[in-house]
Amino acid sequence: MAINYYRLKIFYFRALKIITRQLSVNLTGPEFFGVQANYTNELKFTNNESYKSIPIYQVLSTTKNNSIDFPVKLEKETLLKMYHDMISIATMDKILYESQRQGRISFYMTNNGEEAIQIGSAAALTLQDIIYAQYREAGVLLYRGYKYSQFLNQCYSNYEDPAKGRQMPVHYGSKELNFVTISSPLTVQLPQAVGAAYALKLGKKKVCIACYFGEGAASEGDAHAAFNFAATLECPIIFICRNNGYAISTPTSEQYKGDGIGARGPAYGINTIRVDGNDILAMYNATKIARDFCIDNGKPVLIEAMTYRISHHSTSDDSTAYRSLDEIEEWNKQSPVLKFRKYLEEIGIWNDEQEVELQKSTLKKFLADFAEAEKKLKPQWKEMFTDVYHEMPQHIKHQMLTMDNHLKEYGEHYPVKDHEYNEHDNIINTK
Ligand SMILES: Cc1ncc(C[n+]2csc(CCOP(=O)(O)OP(=O)(O)O)c2C)c(N)n1
Repeated sequence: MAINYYRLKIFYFRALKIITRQLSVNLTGPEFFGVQANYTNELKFTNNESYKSIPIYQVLSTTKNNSIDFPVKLEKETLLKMYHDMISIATMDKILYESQRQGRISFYMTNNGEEAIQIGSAAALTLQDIIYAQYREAGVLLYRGYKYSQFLNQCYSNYEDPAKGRQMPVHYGSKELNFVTISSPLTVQLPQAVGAAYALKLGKKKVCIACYFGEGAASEGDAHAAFNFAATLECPIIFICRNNGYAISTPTSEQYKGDGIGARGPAYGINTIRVDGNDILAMYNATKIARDFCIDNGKPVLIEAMTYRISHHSTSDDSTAYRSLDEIEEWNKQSPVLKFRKYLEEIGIWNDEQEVELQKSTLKKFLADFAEAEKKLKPQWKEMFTDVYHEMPQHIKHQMLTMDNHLKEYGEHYPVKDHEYNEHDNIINTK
């Protein structure tokens, strides 16, 4: 009779398991599932006093000269691209914020103070990595190659906006750049990102997901579900939390009581690092090592990037109602852009003349694209009803017809001439 070695092996291991379990019962008692902990006779809570706060990883020193013994290996061209993109974001923010104030666009959100998180992390990722962002990550998209004109077309909701004006300004998205379109409801991107990371894992792809969110968004249930799924399903995802001190008017002191968002990582079994989010090179290094870890081990990483939201939450907010001008000014002096500029000067690849020239040329180029985007027509109004269903359902058809009749009667009260008009539609301007 042939011996079935496979069955024999299974039998051997099962027997070994039973014996070991019995031995451990006799020696120390049964082990609880899911924790690795010792018994103690000490009756006390584990609390914040015995807990040691996660340190903040930093590269750029504000006190000593950074040109010596520097732990970052980046080409001069990359360093300069990083700086140029920081200036571009700051320029774009200034102009689009003002244009909302002048009623030229409906809404805007700035990135002021968070340029290092965005550009530093983006520089450490590849274009094949997929981005799930919140709304304050325009620098990530810019670094990946999104053009000024594309930002502007979206904010102006003109006919070249891929979403045809159905989204609020700053809800960018780009299939080509693997940047998933922003959703307005907070935190929905987290479970979606974990699902996408799981798909990457099943497809054995050597890329990862980078998912950005604020510390306010981390209070939503979706964040906890996402952390737990990512950890238990072992998904290649980098969670990048921008902890900027405020969720609109809610300061972090009212948002959570533990050691920031970082402390939650180990609780879910996720490798975690806390970084100075105002230090672009620290962000670069942390994201790079996180990416390698994610892809090599097929596991998630959490980066908590500490920063400060220098501007108002959005154009709908006046932050001086809940924080002092002194506080804002203090952080402005620590701006990540100034910090990085100081470093570039210290290593001798940047000076005042280059700075003036860059500021001038960026502004000129941006204003030229701004004028173009402003001139473009808005999408044809019918776009409101299309692109959702493959075949338009009856009730939507009915709404479109009602709108059509309404415009035929009252069209002169609407800015229809600012919208694209397709002659074949023969709906507007037919009176
Ligand atoms: C589910 C949901 N609740 C509330 C809001 C309203 N809201 C928009 S942004 C925001 C604050 C988010 O703060 P945070 O995540 O810290 O990001 P930050 O704006 O500071 O970058 C809130 C409460 C929303 N968009 N979605």
